[in-house]
Amino acid sequence: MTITITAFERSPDGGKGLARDTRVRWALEEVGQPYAVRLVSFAAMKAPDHLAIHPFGQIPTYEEGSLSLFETGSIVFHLAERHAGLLPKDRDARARAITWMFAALNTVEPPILELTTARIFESDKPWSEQRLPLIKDRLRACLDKLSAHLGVAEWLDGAFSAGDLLMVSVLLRLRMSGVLDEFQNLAAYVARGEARPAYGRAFAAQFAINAPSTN
Ligand code: GTB
Repeated sequence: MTITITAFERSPDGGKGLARDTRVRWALEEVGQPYAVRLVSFAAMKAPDHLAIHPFGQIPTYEEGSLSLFETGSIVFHLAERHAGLLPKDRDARARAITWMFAALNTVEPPILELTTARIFESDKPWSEQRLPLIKDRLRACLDKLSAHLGVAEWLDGAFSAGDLLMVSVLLRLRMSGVLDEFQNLAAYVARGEARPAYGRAFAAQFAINAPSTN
């Protein structure tokens, strides 16, 4: 059954891999599933055809036969359940890996998104300069705990899992802010994720679409 995902027709990040289709592509590459991509414009995302598969009018989506999914957490979980490579077989280790998927999306991603929103959309507001340090401190408090848990380990809980895939994907967005480099073990953890051949293929595929043209 052909798998089709959706992605930005042209990502605003110009191919840096920050849009969320990259994590779905990465999961597909990790489990060795070929996929097709339907590129959508911002207008098409809000049109009825797309809203039928993504009620919030966003990317990415995932279609496979009669199944259509949205939300990257759900898509990565679906792939991890159906194919080997992203979740351990041991029941307890599997439950812990799933816990890390939730931790990435529910605990670590929100303060990172808060910082992104402040930097991109609120920098012209008169209160921005006062708010930014508060946001950064809340983020650092969260990363401190993640960093303490990871310590010198390679991955969050034994072998690489869907929990690591989502955690690395979430942390990646921090690089430009400089905050990631304050936590050496987290920066090295992200670099380990990016060094995986499956990530490399996912990154290259989105880059081929989004890289600024040299013409
Ligand atoms: N919770 C959903 C999920 O995990 O799937 C969130 C999906 C989402 O935020 N999708 C964004 C989207 O469709 C793209 S990824 N936005 C269009 C809209 O809402 O109208 C977010 C994103 C966008 C751009 C960059 N960038 O350019 O750097 C990075 C991340």
